Amino acid sequence: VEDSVSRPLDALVVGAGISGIYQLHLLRQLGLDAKGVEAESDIGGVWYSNRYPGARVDSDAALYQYSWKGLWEGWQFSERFPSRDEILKYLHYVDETFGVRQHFRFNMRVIRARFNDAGCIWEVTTDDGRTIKTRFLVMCLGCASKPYQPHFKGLERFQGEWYHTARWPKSGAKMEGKRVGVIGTGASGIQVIQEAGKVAKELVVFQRTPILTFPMRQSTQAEASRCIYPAIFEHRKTTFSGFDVDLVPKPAVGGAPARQVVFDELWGRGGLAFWLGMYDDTIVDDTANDYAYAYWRDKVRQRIHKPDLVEKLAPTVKAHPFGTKRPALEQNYYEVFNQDNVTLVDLNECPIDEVTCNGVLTKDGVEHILDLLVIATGFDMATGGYNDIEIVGQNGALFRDKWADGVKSYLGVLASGFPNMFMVFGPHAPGALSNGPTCAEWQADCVVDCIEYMMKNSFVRIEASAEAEQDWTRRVHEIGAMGLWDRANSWYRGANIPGKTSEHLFWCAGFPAYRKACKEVVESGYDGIMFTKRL
Ligand code: NA7
Repeated sequence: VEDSVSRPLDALVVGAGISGIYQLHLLRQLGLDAKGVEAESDIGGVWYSNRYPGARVDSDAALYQYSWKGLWEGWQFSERFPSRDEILKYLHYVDETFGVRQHFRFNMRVIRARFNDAGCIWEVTTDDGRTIKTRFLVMCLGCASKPYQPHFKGLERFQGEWYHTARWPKSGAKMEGKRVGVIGTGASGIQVIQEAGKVAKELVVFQRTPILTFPMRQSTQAEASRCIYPAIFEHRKTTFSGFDVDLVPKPAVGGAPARQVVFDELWGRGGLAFWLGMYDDTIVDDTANDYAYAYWRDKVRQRIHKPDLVEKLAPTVKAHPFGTKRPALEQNYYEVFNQDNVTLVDLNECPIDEVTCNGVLTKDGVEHILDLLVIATGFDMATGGYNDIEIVGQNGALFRDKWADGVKSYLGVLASGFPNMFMVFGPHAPGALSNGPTCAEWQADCVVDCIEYMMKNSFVRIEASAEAEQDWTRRVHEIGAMGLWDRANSWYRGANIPGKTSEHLFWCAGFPAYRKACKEVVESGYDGIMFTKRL
């Protein structure tokens, strides 16, 4: 990185998470002078920064890893759904095997990237004042690199400790014997809640929307299961969500009595199967959606022992269509609420007034006294990381201006007016609507194939045409509008951030359709993409 002040790199990868590690290794395998920069002090991306108690992946271990040959043979996760710590160990094992980490520089946050049109070079400025020149800029920022923390009046006065889940202190924060409050019941919040339930003296959960959960059915991993990994890696490329289950290709409506058998089987499997292995009309048809919701509601209700919490945790009528907000896996979530020392505050009935020096004061005048306040309010998904960087393209155009009224991209990988910049695991692709490694591998492979194609043809510059970008953006929105997604204020649509454009941030037509679209572009000789030859 240092040398590149005078001599440009071939490629700079921004971000050392799941996609950045994979991408950088591929670029170097291609023989490019490629380096990486990462704002945090080590590899891991979201797994490095999300170190709150209970952090764990919702994908099966066999799916949540790279499919590279020479890698999976030597690694065994100990649990079906690995913990954050074990995922980091895995990524360090990847580094020991392939030596990727040495090509990253850490504690370097990219604050600006400017495309120098005359030189066809990106000039990238980091927060320590360095300028790195590179021919290609590959953004592997992840979807959840920018935490979202609402303004809570009085938070600065709070005498206890408080942390956003994505900014948990490296030294840890003890919950044992403490009065713990958790704001937010998304995937992160419910993981913390389950850990706090075991050790806290008192636990107060501030809930705005009840989360839809599925039983994790955690288990230890059998060594023998590894022999089927190659088949799993192939299979995951063919399923709607990049997981090992696929949608049932028939309607749930009219499907009784078999429906009950299918529901029981999916529920018994555990993991995200009850969502990703559902009937294929579940996300488009309200009646089908109601079937899935009712099954879920009735299963969950059996475990809630406090009568006043039944309606709050699993309402009779769905708060939003089943599966249109990110569900999450749980192991003992509902049992936590059965404990005498656990309170649920429904923020719809009783909003937070302010944070006091002692805790959280709600509108009913109750001051919830706390030692530790956990803010589990999520992320400015998919676009937050991009908007934080001053990306300047052709003719001084600002990327954040381009996206101000909505994301515009071609295949979620290229953006018109921003030549030689690639995006991996960003918006307009299956991204966070799919299994992370499946999508990251595919997109990173596409980027490397494209750069190889350019090298063979002596192309030095690549850019999406404005028409191709418009067309892709329209497709993303049209496909999204076919489902019930618009009835949920979810981060899939940017609706969790006040003021953010509400739109379909991800490709909702499934991973195989995305792959097909990418392949068609390549096979047509890169339709919609303009290349420029070396002068
Ligand atoms: P999420 O899924 O965005 O969850 C955030 C939670 O915080 C959710 O329950 C929100 O309620 C709640 N929230 C947000 N703003 C507020 C305010 N102002 N007051 C009270 N409660 C609020 O983030 P996670 O970190 O849990 O998960 C992110 C993803 O990372 C996860 O799905 C995995 O893919 C990995 P709401 O539902 O908006 O009413």
